[in-house]
Amino acid sequence: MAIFLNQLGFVPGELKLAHATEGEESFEIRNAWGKAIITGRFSMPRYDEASGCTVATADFTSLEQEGQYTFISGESSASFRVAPNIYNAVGDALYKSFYYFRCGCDLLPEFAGAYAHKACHTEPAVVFGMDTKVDVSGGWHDAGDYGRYPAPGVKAVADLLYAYEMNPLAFSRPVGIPDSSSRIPDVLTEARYELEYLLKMQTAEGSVYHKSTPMRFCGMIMPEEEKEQMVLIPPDTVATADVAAVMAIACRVYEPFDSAFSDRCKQAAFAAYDYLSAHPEAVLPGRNPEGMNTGTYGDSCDKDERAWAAAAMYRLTNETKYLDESERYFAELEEMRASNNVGNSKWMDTMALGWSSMGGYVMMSVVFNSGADSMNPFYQKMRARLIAAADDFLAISKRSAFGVSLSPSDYVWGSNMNVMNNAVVLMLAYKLTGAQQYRDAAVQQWNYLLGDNPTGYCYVTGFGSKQVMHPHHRPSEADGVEAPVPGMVSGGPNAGLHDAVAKEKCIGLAPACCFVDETPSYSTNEVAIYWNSPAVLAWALMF
Ligand code: G3I
Ligand code: 9MR
Ligand code: ZN
Repeated sequence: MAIFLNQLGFVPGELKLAHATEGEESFEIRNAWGKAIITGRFSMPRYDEASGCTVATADFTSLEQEGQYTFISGESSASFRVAPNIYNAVGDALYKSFYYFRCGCDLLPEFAGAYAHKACHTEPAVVFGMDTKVDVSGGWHDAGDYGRYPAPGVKAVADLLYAYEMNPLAFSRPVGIPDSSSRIPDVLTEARYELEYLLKMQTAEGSVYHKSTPMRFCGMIMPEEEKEQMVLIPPDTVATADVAAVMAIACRVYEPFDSAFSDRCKQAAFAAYDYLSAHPEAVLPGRNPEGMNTGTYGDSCDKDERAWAAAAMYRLTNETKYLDESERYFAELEEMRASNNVGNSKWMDTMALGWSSMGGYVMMSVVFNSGADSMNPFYQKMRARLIAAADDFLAISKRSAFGVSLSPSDYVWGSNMNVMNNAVVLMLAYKLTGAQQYRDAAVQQWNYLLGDNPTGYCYVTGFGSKQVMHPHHRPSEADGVEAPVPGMVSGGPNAGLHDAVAKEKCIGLAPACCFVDETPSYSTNEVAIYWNSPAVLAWALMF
C-alpha cells in the first residue's frame, strides 16, 4: 500500500487528508513520542479513473495540535508536521525562484549560492528578416529553455502582482535578491525585473514584439554559453494587449513605492492600448518562421487579452468607456467560444488564467476592484461566471479520488499550472462567498501539488520527501550542482507523451501517472515561470 499526503505538512484549521491505494481499512496517527492520538477508518475505496488506482481517503482534519506526527496504516507510514507557518518556506522559495530565472545579469553567489553564474544574453536582438537591432536584455528566461516570451511572461508578472495586492503580508519576509530594500517588498522588486524587459519589448508605436529567442533551442548548457543571435519576432495584438493590461496593473501597484516607475508603466499601458484601438483586427501569433524551433505560444483569439486590457484600463482610470469596451470584447469572446472550435477545455474556458486563454483576468480586474459597482451588469456577469467556474472545479474534484480539479482528459502539458490556476479560482470564490467548501477544495489542490497525488512526487523542487531531482531546466542540468535550482514547479503529468522519454516510460499508464523525473522529459518535467506564478498566487490567497 502507498500513502500519499502533502509532504510539507498541514496548517491547523485547514483540511488534512491522506490517500492510500488499496489495502488497510484503518489508520493511526502517532505523535512524536509514539503515542497514538488518532485512530480512524479510511473512506470506502473507490476507483480513480485518472490514476487507474483504487483509492481510499483518510480525513484527520480534526488534528489541530502543532507537532510532528506519523501516519501509519498496516506496514506503511508517512511522517508530517502540523504548524501554523508551515508553508512560509515553500512560498518564499516559489517567488525567490524568479530570481534564478533572471536573464542579462550576473546571478551573485550572495543571493544564488551554488547556482551563481555570469550574465547572459546581453547582446542586442535583431528583428527577424531586418537589420534593426534592439536592446531587449533583462527579464526572466521562460522555462527550461532561455527564450523570453512576453505573453507567458505577462501571466507570470500578473500573478505575482495580484498575489502581492491580495495579501501583502505573505510577502513580508525578504528572500535574498539584489536591490532588496525595506521600502518595497522583494516580490515587487523581482516582478519589476520582468516589467523592465516588457517595456523594452514595446515598439515606438506601442505594439509589443512576440518573442526574443535565438533561431534554435540550444543544448543543455549554461545561459551565458548560449551565444546565438537573439531574434525578435514581429508584434502581435495578443502580446500588445497583455502588456497594456499588466502595465495598467503595475501602474497602480507601484504607485506608493516609486511614482516615476509607476508613471512609465502608465505611459506604456496607454501606448499599447491606443495601438490596439487603432488596430482592431487581430494579429495572432502562430507558427515559427522557417528555420526557427523555439516556443510558439500561439493563440487563436485576442478578445480575451483585449477585454483584460480594457478592464485594467478601467480600473486605472475609472473611465466607463473602458469598462464598456471590456464588456464588448468579452461578449465577442463568448460568442467565438460558443460558435467555433476555439476550444472547450477548462483552460480554454472564458474564465481561464492561462498564457493563451486569459478571460479569468478580466473577471479579476472587474470583480476584485475595490471601486467596483456591484450593481453593474458586467460585474454581476463576471461574478456569476467565477462562481460557475468554481462550482465546476468543485464537482470535478469530488469525482477525483484525490480531490484534484482535473478530469482524466485534463492531464496535458503543464497540468500543474491548471491545478494551481483552479486553486486560485476556488479561493476567489471563497473570498466572495465565504463558503468553506471552496476553501477546502483549494487547499486540496495545494496538497496535490505537494505530494498528495498518484505519482507521490512533491512537484516543487527542493521540497518534500520524494523530490523532483531532474527537471528539464538547462541551468540545473549544466551547473554541476546535484540538487536542482529550488522552488520551481514541475509541469507535471502529461498524457500527451510529447517527448521520447515519456513515450517510452509512460506508454500504457493512466493520465495522472504520465510523469518522468528525467531531464529529457520536457513534456512532463520542464519548469516554467508561469507554472510557478499561480502557485505563488494560490499560496498567498490561502495562507
Ligand atoms: O488544449 C488541448 C486540449 O484541448 C487537447 O485535448 C490536448 C490533447 O493533447 O492538448 C491540449 O493542448 C496542449 C496544450 O499545451 C495545453 O496548454 C497541447 O497538446 C500541447 O502541445 C501544448 O503544449 C505547450 C508546449 O509549449 C508545446 O507547444 C505548453 O502548453 C506550453 O506550456 C509549452 O511551452 C514551452 C514553450 O513552448 C517553450 N519554452 C518552454 C515551455 C514549457 O514547456
Ligand atoms: O528545451 C526545449 C523545451 O524548453 C521545450 O519545451 C521543448 C518543446 O518545444 O523543446 C525542448 O527542446 C528540445 C527540442 O524541441 C528538440 N531537441 C531536443 C531539445 C531538448 O533537449
Ligand atoms: Zn539569458
